[in-house]
Amino acid sequence: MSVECWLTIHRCRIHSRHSKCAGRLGRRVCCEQASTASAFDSGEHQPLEDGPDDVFVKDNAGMLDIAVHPDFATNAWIYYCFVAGSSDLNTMVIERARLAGVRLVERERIFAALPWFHNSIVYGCRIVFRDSHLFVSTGDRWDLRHLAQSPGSHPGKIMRLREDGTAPDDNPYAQLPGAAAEVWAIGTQNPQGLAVHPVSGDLWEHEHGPLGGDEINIIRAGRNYGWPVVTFGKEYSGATIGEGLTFKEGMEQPVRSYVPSIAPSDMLFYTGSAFPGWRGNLFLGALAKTHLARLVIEGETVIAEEQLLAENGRRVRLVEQGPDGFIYIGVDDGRILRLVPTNPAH
Ligand SMILES: [Ca+2]
Repeated sequence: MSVECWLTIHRCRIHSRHSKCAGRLGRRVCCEQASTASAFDSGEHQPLEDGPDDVFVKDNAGMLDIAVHPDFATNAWIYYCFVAGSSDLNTMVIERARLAGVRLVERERIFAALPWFHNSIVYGCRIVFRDSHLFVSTGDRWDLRHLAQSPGSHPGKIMRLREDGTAPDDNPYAQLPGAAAEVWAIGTQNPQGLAVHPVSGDLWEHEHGPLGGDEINIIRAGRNYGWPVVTFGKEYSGATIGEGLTFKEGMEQPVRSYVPSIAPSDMLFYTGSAFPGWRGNLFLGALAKTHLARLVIEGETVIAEEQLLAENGRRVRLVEQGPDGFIYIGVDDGRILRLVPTNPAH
């Protein structure tokens, strides 16, 4: 495997907390922390026009994710989430728009997480499509962690939305009085990876823990993923969290947990042909150790893990499979790197 610099996003901040790209049918779109989305083909970078003008940029806040609709070729929809508002009150919102050249048209805001809050950290926010629905992760905003166990609000959840942002009637809490009908699963901390398993169709997630306790989970309807009652992490002070439980009846155990943290940033199940030996592997970007983690999965178990690009020295913010089957990663200095096999018969 060798690494090429495929694109430099000049406006990407050196320490951009989140930048994310999505690819579909030769068209890739990218979001940067400080701006609206960008589109690029063949290494050309073009800022998109007519995006939202109320993106709040500070600490973790900014543009957080972008996703291309599975039927983009016929409907041109792209979806993206970002933090709207100000340092007084802000929250994660989702918009969709049709991509017309480099313009966003028919732009509409389809969801805003409640409650609005005044800090600028831990928004989660990844978007994936499955079965004509949108799955979205939300962080616990750190100071609102007590809400992660309640289906009555959005922090610390996985949500399932219709493509227009409304809540499906068959969501697990849709009929529960006082619950937020969008909620699909509860008890997550800061999920920055969501991916659909290419064979089982299961929704896999990863989330940051606090000090230690990053997790990989398989997300199922109505399940409770434990945070902040159950965790393998500690407070940044070293203090235990809650009662210091690592198991509780009725709460899901992670597929894998990391102590110390790797600070996972993005998630990809590789299905391409460029690296046949890696097909079905799960890739995680890592911020803490600046590597790309390659996990070999058997059923619902991680049976091996390798650290790629450990010498990279840059935080890996995004991992994406291109239409060409190569793996693209985004790193903190604004470059998008392309991994190509050194030996095509890899
Ligand atoms: Ca958990």
